[in-house]
Amino acid sequence: MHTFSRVSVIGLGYIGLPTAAVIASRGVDVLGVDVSEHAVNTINQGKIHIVEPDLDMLVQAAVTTGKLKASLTPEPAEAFMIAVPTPFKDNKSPDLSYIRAAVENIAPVISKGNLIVLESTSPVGTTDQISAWLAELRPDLIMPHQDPDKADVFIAHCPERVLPGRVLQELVSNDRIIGGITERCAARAVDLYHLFVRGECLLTNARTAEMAKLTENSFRDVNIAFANELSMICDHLKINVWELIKLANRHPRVNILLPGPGVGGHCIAVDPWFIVDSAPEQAQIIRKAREINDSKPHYVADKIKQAADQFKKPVIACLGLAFKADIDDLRESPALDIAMSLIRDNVGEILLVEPNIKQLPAKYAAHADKLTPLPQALERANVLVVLVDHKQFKTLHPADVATKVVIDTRGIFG
Ligand code: SAJ
Repeated sequence: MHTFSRVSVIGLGYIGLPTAAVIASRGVDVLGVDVSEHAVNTINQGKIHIVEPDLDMLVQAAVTTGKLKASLTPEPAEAFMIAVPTPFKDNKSPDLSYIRAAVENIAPVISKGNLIVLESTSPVGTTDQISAWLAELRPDLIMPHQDPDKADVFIAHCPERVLPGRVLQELVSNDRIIGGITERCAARAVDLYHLFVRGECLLTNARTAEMAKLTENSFRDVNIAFANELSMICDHLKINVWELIKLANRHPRVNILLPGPGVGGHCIAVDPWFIVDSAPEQAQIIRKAREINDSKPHYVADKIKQAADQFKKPVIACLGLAFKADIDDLRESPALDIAMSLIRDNVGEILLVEPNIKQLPAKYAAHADKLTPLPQALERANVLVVLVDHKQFKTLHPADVATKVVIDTRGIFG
């Protein structure tokens, strides 16, 4: 088994920073590299620039003991883990520019015997592409696709699978899929993950590992689309979708997910498009599911507008802006999109309630200057829209809202 004493993590975001801190907590020297000066400075002060339970303590400990350092420039290490964003472009094709930039950045410092692991969720073929890029950038080294037995460098894909809000537990406890360009590459990567993973490491090739990650998130997207479609069918047929799902789920082989105002976050709403882009003819359900989930916020906004039409002076309380329950993350949030579209379309007076944040980010200032506390919103609104099932809202009793028109996109009132 190969041991690692110095590891570098490229990209210190929601995945890279927790991974770097966990590895550092195992006594390994870790250099985290990021393009953001703010991120690098914050981390070097032992603080964090993202929100994730318990991460602050872990980073502080790792920085104080000198095991974790952050830098704008890479340095030599035995293993490099790439955890940078893979967004999509306007035409929904994957944007690999951050991966390309990370590879260009580390190319000058890699050396014989190094392991490079791609953690970013990526379209099929990206790990092979990294090998090809490195072959170009470092013609002095043999890459695994050039000669599996004589390769100087090991390259593998190990997709991140952690759930925001539970990252530190899941980083350690989840099983990991490790796909090597060759079997030797996969075996070397397993040694790295054994430093901190208690779950099982399952070996495969790089393309299957890439597809596995995309499949996991597409599976969830398709199942949420099924629930969202059901909710629209039930509106049409005047059936309570929440009761319906509870009843249907009592069948031993049925497990329907929950409808909502749409699918948010930066993973499930993005990754299925990578499959569609790679196999446009074949990926039919996956594409349709994306379209259904993307259409749901418009459907909900229309429903709210119809409800508002009943009032001379509609006062609409939007409960929740985050992309899911009990987090403060507003990125790609359908709840926020719906609330902003109501404001933009002058549907009435809009009260925004989000107990997990103190104030709206500056870019929304033009639309709304402040958040409204829940009790005040309950007092003033004639239309109440539940957009996120935060714990603060789940304690509401139907009697609290009996005098209002309620649009409950998350089923907190059943
Ligand atoms: N949602 C529903 N109904 C449901 C479940 C979720 O509407 O029944 C919505 C949520 O409200 C949210 C969106 O879907 O808007 C996504 O939330 P999520 O909790 O399902 O997932 P994420 O995006 O926070 O994290 C996912 C996870 N993937 C899977 O569960 C298959 C996580 O394990 C991945 O690591 C992460 O994507 C990622 O980074 O790819």
